Amino acid sequence: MTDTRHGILEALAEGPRSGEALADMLEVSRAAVWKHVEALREQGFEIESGPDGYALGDVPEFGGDAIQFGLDAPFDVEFQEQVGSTNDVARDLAADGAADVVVVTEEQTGGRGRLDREWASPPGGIWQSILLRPDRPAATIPQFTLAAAVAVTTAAREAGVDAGIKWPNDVLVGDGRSGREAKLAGVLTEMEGEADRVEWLIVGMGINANLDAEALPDEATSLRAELGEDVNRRLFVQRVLETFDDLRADPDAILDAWRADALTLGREVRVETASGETVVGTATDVERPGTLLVETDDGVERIHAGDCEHLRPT
Ligand code: BT5
Repeated sequence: MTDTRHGILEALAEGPRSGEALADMLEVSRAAVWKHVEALREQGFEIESGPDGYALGDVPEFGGDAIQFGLDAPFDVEFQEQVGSTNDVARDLAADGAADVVVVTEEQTGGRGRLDREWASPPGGIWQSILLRPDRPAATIPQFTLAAAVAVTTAAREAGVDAGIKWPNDVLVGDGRSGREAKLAGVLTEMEGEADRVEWLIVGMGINANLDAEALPDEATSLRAELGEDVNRRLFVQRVLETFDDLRADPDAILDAWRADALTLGREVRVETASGETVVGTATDVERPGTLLVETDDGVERIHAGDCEHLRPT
């Protein structure tokens, strides 16, 4: 969002202002103020012109300026109606030198999961990718994936959905003990760099928000399906970004926050590791940067990457 548009919204949030007052305050022409007000109206911001000047009413439920407005985290929001994959848009921005940008879209035509699996991304969801340039060694990067899962879980719980995390990055509803376990969100982290220096990091989050179960694969759920009503995606995204920002500033807090939200710890699991092994045992803990500890008949296995399945208790 341009600084002027942001300035107009911030000013109107405090009360009505005349076009002239806004123009003076933001050091632009009155015509420029009018143009930005029109652009905001087109996005669905309710801005009335009355005797006191412009007055801000309802804010749209989704969109770039809407998410930016009132966001308490230092990210620029890049919103597009439809993209292939927000991770790919973020990659292009990374190549242009950008940082601390979040790409958000209404619909992805080529949404990806890990290992190039398909990610269903119809309109109504929250499909977003945060582009970061952390000054950290590559080996610590999995922590950002954990932080993303914690941020989504926190926002889901605040919205009234009892979500939890399956290692490493799935946000689920139900813990599978009673039979039900449905995927609400997933995280896809991609990076470029060398062992001691990360060039860029992209944390993609796919959150099934205002979607019907029929629009999603089997064993998936959505915030709408769980709550019986729609969430305000603008406020939901803001909470996710704010929680993620708090966690990245405090890496020591990430593992404890993840443990507190985890469904996997204490469970019997079967993990297909990235190297093609199958490990079966009890998941006992996670350690830095996101390694799962599984107690097996042959001792403790440390698993850095893989797909985890919660086994039903016998
Ligand atoms: C993930 O992969 O869970 C990571 C998903 C990340 C998606 C976001 S959206 C924004 C950004 N841009 C992208 O292109 N991607 C990221 P994985 O753990 O591999 O899970 C993929 C599997 O989940 C698929 O094979 C399906 O079985 C299932 N699946 C596909 N779409 C789903 C959906 N919308 N909800 C729940 N499950 C889904």
